[in-house]
Amino acid sequence: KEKIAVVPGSFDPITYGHLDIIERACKIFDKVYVSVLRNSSKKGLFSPAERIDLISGVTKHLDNVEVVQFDGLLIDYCQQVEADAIIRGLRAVSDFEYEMQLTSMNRKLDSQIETMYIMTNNNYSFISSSIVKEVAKYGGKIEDIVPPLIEEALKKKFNGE
Ligand code: COD
Repeated sequence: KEKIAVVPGSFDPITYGHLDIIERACKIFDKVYVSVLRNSSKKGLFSPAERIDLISGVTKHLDNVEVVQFDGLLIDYCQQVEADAIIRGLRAVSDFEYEMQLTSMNRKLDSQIETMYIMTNNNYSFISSSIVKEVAKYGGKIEDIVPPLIEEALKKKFNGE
């Protein structure tokens, strides 16, 4: 059976940090579902449909990626697509507490699906979607933290084009 991974997240918007994790996952798994949470309590800058378009645009070079959205519990969705693993990225110690909660709860809900962590490239460990949005909002330089397509989309959002 082919090995399937789910890379879940908000991706509001996708950054080079996310992309690094996705690319690494693609080398290990046969199929990678990049899965955007739709019914998030956090109100996003980009709509789920926009996020999916942007992720698709910057993962074109990866043959085994499929970009999808999901609702409800991550674990239910993973069962639906018969995922073998959930892949998450780790940046710094500060991510650990939240990730431990998430993983423990998911494991309680389904003990068969493993959560695995990939450490990001050091160059990307300081990047988060919220920091990117803040810097973009005030016109700061973001070319090293997001792909050109995302930079354009952010400029459009904040200039109201
Ligand atoms: N370098 C490396 N990794 C990074 C970087 C970076 N610079 N930036 C982000 N990442 C990683 C994150 O650590 C994460 O693994 C992934 O990329 C996605 O990040 P975000 O911020 O876009 O996504 P989150 O953390 O908001 O996603 C949360 C989920 C959607 C996974 C979670 O809320 C969820 O599963 N919700 C569904 C409801 C559910 O099942 N709840 C119960 C779970 S216990």
